[in-house]
Amino acid sequence: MIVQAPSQKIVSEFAEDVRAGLSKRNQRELPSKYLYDEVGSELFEAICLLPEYGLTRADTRLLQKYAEEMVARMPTPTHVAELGSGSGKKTRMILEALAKRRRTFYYPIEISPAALAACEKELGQLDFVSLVGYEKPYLEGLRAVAVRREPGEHVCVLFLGSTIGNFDRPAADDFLRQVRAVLQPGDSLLLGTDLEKDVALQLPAYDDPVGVTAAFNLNLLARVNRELGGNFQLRDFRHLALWNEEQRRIEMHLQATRRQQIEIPSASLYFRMEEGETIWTESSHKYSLDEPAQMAERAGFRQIAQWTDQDWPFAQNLWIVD
Ligand code: AVJ
Repeated sequence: MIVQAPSQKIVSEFAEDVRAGLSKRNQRELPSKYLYDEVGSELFEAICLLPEYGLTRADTRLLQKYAEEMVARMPTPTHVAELGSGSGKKTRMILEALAKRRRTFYYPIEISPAALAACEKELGQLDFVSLVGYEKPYLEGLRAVAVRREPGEHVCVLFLGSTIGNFDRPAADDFLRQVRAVLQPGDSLLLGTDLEKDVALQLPAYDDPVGVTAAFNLNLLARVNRELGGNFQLRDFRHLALWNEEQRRIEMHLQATRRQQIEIPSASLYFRMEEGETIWTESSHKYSLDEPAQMAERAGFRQIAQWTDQDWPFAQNLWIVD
């Protein structure tokens, strides 16, 4: 496989984003994409195995059960681009179904080199599938894939696991419109969306009793310490997961359990955190059953099919460009 070289400015971009997010006056925040360094990617894989986190199993069940049907309904693509492939485990079913029909190019697009390496190990050896990984942000990667297409060939974009839920609703619309802008008639998008469910079921998925999700969240501060020379005392923070009813999302925060002075030299950042103050690290939006079709329309797609899981409300939504 070929991994396209990452751009050289990643470290300073991290420093800039940390600086911008932690300087916010009302609510400090850190972008959730930075949760996935090597440790974070492994912790996320462990989250996916937790009994409380039904999301990945529902996603996988749907792909296992309906991959053939999904593939049969899309104009057969030559190029498959996956936004945030992670380890690529779930994608195997789709690629196998496609490769039965024709030779397929598969492009995992990942900013995490660790996840990309795991993905190439998992899917690099499939028959009739050529893997070319892109260590790039989603839209940059997608644009790089699009220029590889020959006239008449179709592209299918996979955006699984409800990663779209990390965007707030207006940003999701905007992002999906930008994806659409890269695509052409006959192209498709398979979008995974976690659906609204009882809070008593939803909340423990982000606050498991073993503390894996807490470790996943806290690792972000550890990463700032490791890579930017920060002095966060991890023992003086606790993991918080809450349901925001108005925005219909889970929010993860890290809450300072006592007042402290934070220093992050490589981000030129020095500030004080008060006891009880939080850093907002992730949102996971949850959708109503008919929301994806409306999102499709707003972004310039048409939803042609939807598959849902009964055990853990989750939907796979197939969109095409007319
Ligand atoms: C990978 C973004 C879909 O929001 O459920 C899991 C990440 N965060 N537990 C999600 C996550 C805490 C996950 N996504």
